[in-house]
Amino acid sequence: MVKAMLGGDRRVVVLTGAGVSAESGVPTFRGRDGLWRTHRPEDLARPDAFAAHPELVWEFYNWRRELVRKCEPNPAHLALAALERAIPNFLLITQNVDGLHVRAGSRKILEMHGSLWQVRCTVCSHAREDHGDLPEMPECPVCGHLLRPGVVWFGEPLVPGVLRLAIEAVGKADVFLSVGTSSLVQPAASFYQLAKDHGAVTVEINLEPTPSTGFMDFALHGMAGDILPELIA
Ligand code: BV8
Repeated sequence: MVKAMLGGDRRVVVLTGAGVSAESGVPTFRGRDGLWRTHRPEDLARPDAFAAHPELVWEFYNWRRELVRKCEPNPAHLALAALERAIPNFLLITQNVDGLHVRAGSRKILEMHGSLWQVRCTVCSHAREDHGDLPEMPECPVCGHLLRPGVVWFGEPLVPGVLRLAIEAVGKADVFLSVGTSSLVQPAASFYQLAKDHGAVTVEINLEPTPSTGFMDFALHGMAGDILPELIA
């Protein structure tokens, strides 16, 4: 049924979360593998944590960069890239910052929480893509001040233009898929409701129920790397 909806001139929007990268070996945020040392990611992915302990937060991000560098896109990422090529009116909105969707070939993508591979200055406007090994406390080459990861931390606003594009696309979707997200982090967690309010068919793909499962038209339980390739086959 869901498969039949992913075709023709339908406008398809897909929201992904950490569960899509789990099969690549990237720890999810809230799963059993989510801890880094004794810290929960959401306790470190915050501006106040960076202000108080910049070296610890950079150690956390450099650890993630190092780990993700060794990971490969999995069948879920590849299936979504293939879906983009098959559907003219398609948009992928990801909460993930690991860059695996782009490495899998996705191009119609909004990385709404930024990227591990972006760094920017805490003082001046310097910002760059950087896939290299960063020092423990990377400094801005322009003004010498401390750089920060180019991600959106908890308590920080999303980039206005990115959020507007996401809301516009979700509000026009005919089909909205929510894949591998615990549906806890706002504003992404409200997208399914926005899609539903505008008449979209809503589908959730997850290992287990989430707070939005009961509101979805379809809930497919299983591994994203198994289900997504089936949907596009
Ligand atoms: C905002 C980048 C407003 C960093 C991330 C107090 C003050 C201010 C804001 C708030 C506040 N209280 C609450 C908020 C809002 C807050 C929020 O939602 N908090 C939550 C925790 C309650 N949101 C924000 O702060 C956002 N900004 O609201 O701004 C504002 C406006 C003006 C001025 C100031 C503020 C910003 C949120 C962005 C945070 N940054 N990432 C980094 O990554 O280091 S979010 C982070 O969580 C990741 O991006 C992650 O993707 C995301 C969501 O988590 P999930 O992806 O869902 O991952 P999770 O581990 O939870 O779940 C994985 C799922 O996959 C599970 O369901 C599992 O079952 C499933 N799964 C696992 N394996 C598989 C699978 N499914 C299928 N197949 C598998 N194989």
